[in-house]
Amino acid sequence: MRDTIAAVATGGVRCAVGILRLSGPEAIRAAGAVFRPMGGTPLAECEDRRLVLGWLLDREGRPVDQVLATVSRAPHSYTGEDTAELQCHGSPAVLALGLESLFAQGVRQAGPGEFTRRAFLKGKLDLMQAEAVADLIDAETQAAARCAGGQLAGALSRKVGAVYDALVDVSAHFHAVLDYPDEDIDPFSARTLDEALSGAERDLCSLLESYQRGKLLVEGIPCAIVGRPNAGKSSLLNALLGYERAIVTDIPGTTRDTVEEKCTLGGRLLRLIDTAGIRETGDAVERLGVERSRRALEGAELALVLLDSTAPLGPEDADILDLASAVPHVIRVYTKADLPGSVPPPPEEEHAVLLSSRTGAGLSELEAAIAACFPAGADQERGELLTNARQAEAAGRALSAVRSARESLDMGMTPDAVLVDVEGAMGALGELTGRNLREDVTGRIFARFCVGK
Ligand SMILES: Nc1nc2c(ncn2[C@@H]2O[C@H](COP(=O)(O)OP(=O)(O)OP(=O)(O)O)[C@@H](O)[C@H]2O)c(=O)[nH]1
Ligand SMILES: [Mg+2]
Repeated sequence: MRDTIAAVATGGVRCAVGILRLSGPEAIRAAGAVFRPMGGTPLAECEDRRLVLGWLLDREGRPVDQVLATVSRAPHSYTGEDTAELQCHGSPAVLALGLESLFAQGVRQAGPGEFTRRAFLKGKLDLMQAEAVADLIDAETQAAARCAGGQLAGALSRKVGAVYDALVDVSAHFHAVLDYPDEDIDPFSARTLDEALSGAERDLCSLLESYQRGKLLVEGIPCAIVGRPNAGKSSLLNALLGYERAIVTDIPGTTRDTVEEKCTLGGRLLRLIDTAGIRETGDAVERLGVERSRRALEGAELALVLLDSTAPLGPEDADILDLASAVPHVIRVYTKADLPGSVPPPPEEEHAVLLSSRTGAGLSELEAAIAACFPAGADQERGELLTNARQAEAAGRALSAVRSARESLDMGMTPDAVLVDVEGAMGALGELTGRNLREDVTGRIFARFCVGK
């Protein structure tokens, strides 16, 4: 039997309520030993999921806090094991006393993600749902939280499951053919098989494509702020962040290195990268900075090209616009709208915004322009996106195996050759859901979780 684990589930900060959580065969006994119910009924005799008021006891048996306790017995709990929770006042000191008291009962400290790992091992959730738990906790925008919520509810698992089921049918057919080698595949079923495989290919392709958006949703959209020196790049970064992150002066060439900060704008998580103004320069340090600006553009999904609205566009601006044209989304941002000499962008110019970092005028237009570049699809709302590299890698392998099965089928290869590929694809999908994944690999996945989850 596995041991019993305990942890503070609410982090180490002072807050209204703090929760001690236990899971394992000794969870209810250990929680009962550190809890004195005010009603008299011992915790071990309480109903599942009923809140009981009582006192949390320190290891000497002295009451330290008035708390609510609840138990859930296996298998009807988050982990599928016996579990208990003590809702205390959220003082880190109180929680530490409670945890010590539990350790004195032979319970041990839980590692990161150990509760969810147990839930996964007991089959309460598959691996993508378990990852969604971590994504929900880490979600930095409401959109990311919604997507993770959908994944937790099984939206992604159902999509993957449908492809898997289709492949099971194909594999069953080929097994039958191998068992009865004298009967050829008739042309009718050959067509059905090809349809099943091309359906799987299509679904896997669209799933794999979804990772591009899923990645931006979870990790943030890399957004390079570029422009010639003094265009107002660092001022815009500061205005968007709401604090003076980067140095701003009227000396051209102030920013030498790239400055990166996360920020939520128009409901999208952005990784803003303020860059050195791009120009030909003899200054060695500045030249290195300009090189970094170019690299920031190469990795960007969105470029904000800053153009000073009080000055005519020069050849430097044209060069920068040209450099930025390789970035998937480009917005021209005309700066310093508050100055008397400011000229608005020509009306025919698309994706242009006039703003002032000094007064904040135009910032909401920029927000709207960014949101328009990255519309939230229905699959994102439902949580049908792949959102991490592990998932994309496994889906990619499944896709190549399905393609190779189709080619073998087209070329009239022997059934066992097709079967190897079909089963390869099933294996990769099994890794996606965690159905067949090695222990050390799952260990790495859960290591990114918080303690207590
Ligand atoms: N009036 C006004 N001045 C601005 C605005 N934005 C920037 N400036 C001024 O323009 C000058 C340059 O601003 P920065 O934000 O440092 O420009 P930058 O593009 O980061 O410049 P480098 O780092 O040198 O490439 C500073 O004097 C700012 O105060 C604005 O919206 N209104
Ligand atoms: Mg700057």
